[in-house]
Amino acid sequence: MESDTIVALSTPPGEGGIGIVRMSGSNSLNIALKCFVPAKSKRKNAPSLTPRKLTYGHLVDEKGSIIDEVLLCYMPAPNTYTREDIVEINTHSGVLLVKTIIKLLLKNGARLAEPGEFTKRAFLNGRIDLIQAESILSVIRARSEKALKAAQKSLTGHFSEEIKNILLELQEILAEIEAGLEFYQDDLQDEVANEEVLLEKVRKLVSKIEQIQKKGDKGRIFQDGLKTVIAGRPNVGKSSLYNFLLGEERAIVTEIPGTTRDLLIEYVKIKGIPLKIIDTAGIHKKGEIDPIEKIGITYSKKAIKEADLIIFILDASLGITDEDIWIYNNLIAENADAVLFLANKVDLGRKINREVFKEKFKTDFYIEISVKTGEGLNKLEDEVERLAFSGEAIEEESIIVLQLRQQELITKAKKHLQNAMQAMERGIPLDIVSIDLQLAVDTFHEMLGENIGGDLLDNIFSKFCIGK
Ligand SMILES: Nc1nc2c(ncn2[C@@H]2O[C@H](COP(=O)(O)OP(=O)(O)OP(=O)(O)O)[C@@H](O)[C@H]2O)c(=O)[nH]1
Ligand SMILES: [Mg+2]
Repeated sequence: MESDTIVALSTPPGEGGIGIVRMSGSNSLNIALKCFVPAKSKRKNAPSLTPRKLTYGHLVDEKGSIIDEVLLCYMPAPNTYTREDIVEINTHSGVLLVKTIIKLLLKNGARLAEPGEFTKRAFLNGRIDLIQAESILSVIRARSEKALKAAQKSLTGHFSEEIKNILLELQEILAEIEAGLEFYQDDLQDEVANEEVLLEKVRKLVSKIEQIQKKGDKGRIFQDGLKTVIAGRPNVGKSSLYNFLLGEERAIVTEIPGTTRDLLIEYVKIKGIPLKIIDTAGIHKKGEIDPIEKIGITYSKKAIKEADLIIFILDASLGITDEDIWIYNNLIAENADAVLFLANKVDLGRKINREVFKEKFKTDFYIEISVKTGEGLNKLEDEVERLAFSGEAIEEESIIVLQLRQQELITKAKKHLQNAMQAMERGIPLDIVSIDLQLAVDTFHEMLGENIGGDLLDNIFSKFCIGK
C-alpha cells in the first residue's frame, strides 16, 4: 500500500543519552539519504546502506553543515514494525537538536506522525490485529510483572486466538441454524432436539466469556492497581497508615482533626499486588466544617464509592462512635464485601468490644493495630492479599489485561449471547435468535478490528504517544 512517509521522535523527549527519530513509509530511505552522510564516504547520496546494520555518519543540512553525529539503521519492508520501510536515526537527545532533525526530515519530504500512527500502520498493513495493537499500550503501561507478562502474551496473539475461536464456534452455530431452518421444516421433534444442542453451545460460550471477564478483572488489578481507599473519621490515623504503607512521610500527620483535605494517590505493592492507594479527608457530619474540608469530604465519598478495597479505620482507644456508624451505614455498607476494618491506636487503649462491633457492622472481623508501635501491621498485609483476590491464588494463566474498549465489547457480546440464550429458552424461532448471535459476531469482529470505521481507529490510536 502506497502511503506517505511519517516521522517522529520515538524516545521520550528531553535530555538523554540517545534519541531515536523514526521514519516509516516507502520514501524513508530516500529522505534519509538526502541528509545523511556516512562517515567513510564523505559525500551525500552515498551507496546504499546495509539493511538492519547501524551505519555511523552525520546528518547535514542543505548547506552541508553538520547537524549531529548519528547512527542510522535502514529496515526494508515488510519485516518491520509497520511492514513498511523504516529508518531509525540514533541521535544525541536534546529538545532543540531533535526538533532540528525532525524539521530537516520534514523539509525533505516526511510528514509528522500522529500519535500511535506507526502502530496504526502495523495494524492497517495486517501485521497485528487490533487486540494486539492495544496490548502494546498495556505492555507500555504495565505496573507489575504479572500485568506485563499478560500483556506480552496478548501481544503475541494469544488472546486474539481465544476470541477467534469463540467467533468460529459462533459462526458454526449460525450455520447450523441456517441449515436447520430448511432441514427440519417438516420434523418438529428433530427440530426441538437440535435446538437443545444449540442452546447448550450458546450457554458454553457465555460461560467462556464470563471466564474472560474474570481474568480481565484480575488483570485490571495487576494493571491499574487495586483501588484502595483509607477511610474513617478525622484523626483516627489514616494518613499515618498511608505513610507506613508507602514507607515514606508522604501525607501530613498532625493531632489536629481535619489535617488531610485533598485526596492523595500513590502506588505501592503489598505482597506483589499493586495497590493504587488513596488517603482521604476524615469524614464527619457534625460541627464546624470549613469550605475546604467540605470539598475534601466530597472527594472522600466519591473515592469510597469507586474503591476495590476500603480500609476503614476506627480509633480503638476511643471505641466505636456514632460517627463511625454513620459513615459505615451511609457510605461503606453498600460495599461491605470490600471492607477491611482496622482498630488503630491500641497502644492507647482497647475500648472496642467484639460483640458490639458485630452488632454494628455485621462482622466481628477487625484487626487491632497501632501505627505508632507497629503492632498488628503484618496481619494487615495478609488481609489485603486475601481480600484482593478473595483468597484465590493467582496463576499467570488466570489473568488477561484488557483495554477499556475490549472490556466494553466483551460485556456487549455477552449481552447479545445472553439475549439469544433467553430467547431460545423461551422457544422464540431460531431465525430471530440468529439476529442476536449475529450481533455478537459483529462485536467480536469489532474487537479484532475487522470492519471498523476510520474515526474509531483514530480514537483508539490517539491513546498512544507520538512516535509509537
Ligand atoms: N498513640 C497513637 N497515635 C497515633 C497512632 N496513629 C496515629 N496517631 C496519631 O493520631 C493523630 C492523627 O493522625 P493522622 O494520621 O493525621 O490521622 P488522620 O486520620 O489522617 O486525620 P485527618 O487527616 O484529620 O482525617 C496524629 O497525632 C498521629 O500521630 C497510633 O497508633 N497510636
Ligand atoms: Mg489525614
